Amino acid sequence: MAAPIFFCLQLLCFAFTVIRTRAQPPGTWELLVQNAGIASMHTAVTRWNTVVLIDRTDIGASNLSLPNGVCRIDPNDLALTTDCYAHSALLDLETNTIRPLMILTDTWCSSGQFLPDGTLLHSGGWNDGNTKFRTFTPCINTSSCDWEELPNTTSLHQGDGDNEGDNMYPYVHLLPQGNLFIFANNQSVLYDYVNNTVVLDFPQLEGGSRSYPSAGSSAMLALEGNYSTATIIICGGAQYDAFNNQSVNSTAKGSCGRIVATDPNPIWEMEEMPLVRIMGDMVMLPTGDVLIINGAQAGSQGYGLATNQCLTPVLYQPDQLEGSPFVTLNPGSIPRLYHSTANLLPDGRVLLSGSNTHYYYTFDGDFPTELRIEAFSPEYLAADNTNLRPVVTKTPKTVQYGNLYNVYVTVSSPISQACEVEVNFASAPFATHSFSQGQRLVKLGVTRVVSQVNGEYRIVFQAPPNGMVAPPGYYMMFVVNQGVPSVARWVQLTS
Ligand SMILES: [Cu+2]
Repeated sequence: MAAPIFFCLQLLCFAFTVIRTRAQPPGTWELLVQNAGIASMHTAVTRWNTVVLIDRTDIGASNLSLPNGVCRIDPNDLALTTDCYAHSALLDLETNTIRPLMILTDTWCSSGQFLPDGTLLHSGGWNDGNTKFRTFTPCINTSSCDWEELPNTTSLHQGDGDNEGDNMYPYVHLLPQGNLFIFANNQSVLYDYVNNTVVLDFPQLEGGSRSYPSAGSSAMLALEGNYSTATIIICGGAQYDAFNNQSVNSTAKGSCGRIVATDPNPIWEMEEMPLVRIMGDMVMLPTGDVLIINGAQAGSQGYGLATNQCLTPVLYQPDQLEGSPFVTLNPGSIPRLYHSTANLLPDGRVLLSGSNTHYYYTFDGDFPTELRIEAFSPEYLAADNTNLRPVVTKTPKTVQYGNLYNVYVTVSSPISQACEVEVNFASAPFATHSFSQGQRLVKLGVTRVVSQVNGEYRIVFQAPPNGMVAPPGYYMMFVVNQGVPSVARWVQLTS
């Protein structure tokens, strides 16, 4: 008997949501690590299913010793010139165990990104870290990879702000046509980095500044279809001058701006979140929905400058055409304010780490230094979605731009809606300061879903067309069936 073939015209597929009416708000929480030893202000997930955690180095003792009595001797360190404590660590997602890593120069307020070969490049910082690049080449969890410091470079200091200081940690998104969308304060430009020219000034976003220390967050919505458009959203932030005036009780903003950055005459459309929020994180889920999590409801970004923790995550469903695009989710219990992070994991959960509103590690008073690591499971991981969850059985390890590939899955319930099967690439961003640097979700073209005689399905997908849609590197490849993602496989995208 010939295997049935479903041809999928994606444009005819309606957005599918797994949110159902139920008594409890959607989502569940779990504690992964009771004491990670460090509070991670910079966090990145590696292709070996480990997580790199980084704090700053000049805050004296952490709760994690360097192994074998090793100490870091640094005459420039502002707190401990002989420091026997770790300020970076590796979390193994298989065992939820922590291994201390040794970082030599100060990483306070640095940046990072994975290179095409999977190496994490970490740039800048403070004091002696200001002129440093560091690399971390991830390894399998039984090996002992660690940080390497590259020779000094020129200053990587990120620049100064306006009188409110609001130009730091700008939101940068690589658009699928190759230009950069750069947002700082309340302004944004389209920047051609090849010719070093500003191509377009976007209209001002209403409601005041949104970047550090006014601390909203931003994400680029999933790239899909023919990749001709890209939409950016920016949500929340502090009230004007809350940072300058140290107004810790000043209510945060609840507005979101949404702009089609590829439109020749772009305008901001405004939407209102169900909760106000500063220092939120925006995580692109494998489905294309955006999880808004962490942060506070008053004050601004910085040490001791925020109050009223925001424990309730919110889901933003960009394809929701009627009613509110926001769904209020199940609240957690651990405040995560300044210097906390959120990262998508390969199994579809979201890892929450860090929070330290104090200069040193401080475990009393309001908002103590947070060493616990949690995971939030979105509704798609609920037990009643198990029947829909694809299990990837075979997939290529490497894909090249534009080519067609097969991924094989099994699913408990037969796939009846072939056009509701997606193959989506999620990058592993470097999360810090309420923004996930390098975050992108690319929905690939699915050309066929073929039922196999052994109960598997063969799904034919097309790799991204070029490095502007998806820069080369390792991606979490999720197969998503009716809004329920598989566990991802890491796939290297190359030219
Ligand atoms: Cu900081």
